[in-house]
Amino acid sequence: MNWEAILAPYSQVVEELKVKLKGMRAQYEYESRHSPIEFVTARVKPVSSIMEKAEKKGIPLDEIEQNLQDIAGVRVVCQFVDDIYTVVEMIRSRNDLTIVEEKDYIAREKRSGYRSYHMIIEYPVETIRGMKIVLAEVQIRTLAMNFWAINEHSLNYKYEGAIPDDIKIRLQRAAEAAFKLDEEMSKIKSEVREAQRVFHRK
Ligand code: 0O2
Repeated sequence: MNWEAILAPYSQVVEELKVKLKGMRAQYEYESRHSPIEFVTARVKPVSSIMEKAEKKGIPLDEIEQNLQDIAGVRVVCQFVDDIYTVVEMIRSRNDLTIVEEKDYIAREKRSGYRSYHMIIEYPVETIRGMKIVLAEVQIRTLAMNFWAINEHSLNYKYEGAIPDDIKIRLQRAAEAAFKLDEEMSKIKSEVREAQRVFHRK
């Protein structure tokens, strides 16, 4: 398989989405308003991970593009939980993409403790052979959720997907602690925002 050629439109998509989402953040900054977007990262799934996931899910290699929804992945990280839903609304109202699925792992966290809001979108990208519709996954989460997910992801890598039970339990506790932090920060949000406004004026 010519992976370079297959993945080229996906690279194009992640770059375009990154520019557009970062543009949204910049618009808030121009208006000196609190941006619901703290930062944006994006990646194309490495070929080894694509193959691994396809095998795990029993997807034949020639059906990967229709069935693997996160070859193109964009992550939007927010300060507060309600910022996540503001970003969700902003994405829903865009007319340069189509939403195919939404998964709210905040209202219903995963067994691991993972929290995040996922949107699977169809995004049209212009190639030299015409327009191609590409699937992409947008993950929207708070800084605390991101901190947890990055650490859990590293542990999963370290233990090759078989994290020992005692560490799993600690991770679940850590996920709850991170969510408590989000809830507490939401409660004192107005004070935080006021402090940020004063800081910007200085
Ligand atoms: P990577 O390395 O981040 O690309 P599933 O069948 O549940 O395994 P599915 O159906 O593709 O996966 O969708 P899901 O679970 O909604 O979202 C998949 C992605 O969400 C994962 O991609 C992770 O990025 C993230 N994610 C989901 N669950 C967890 C979790 O428990 N911990 C962490 N750290 N991230 C999670 P990949 O391909 O698994 O990994």
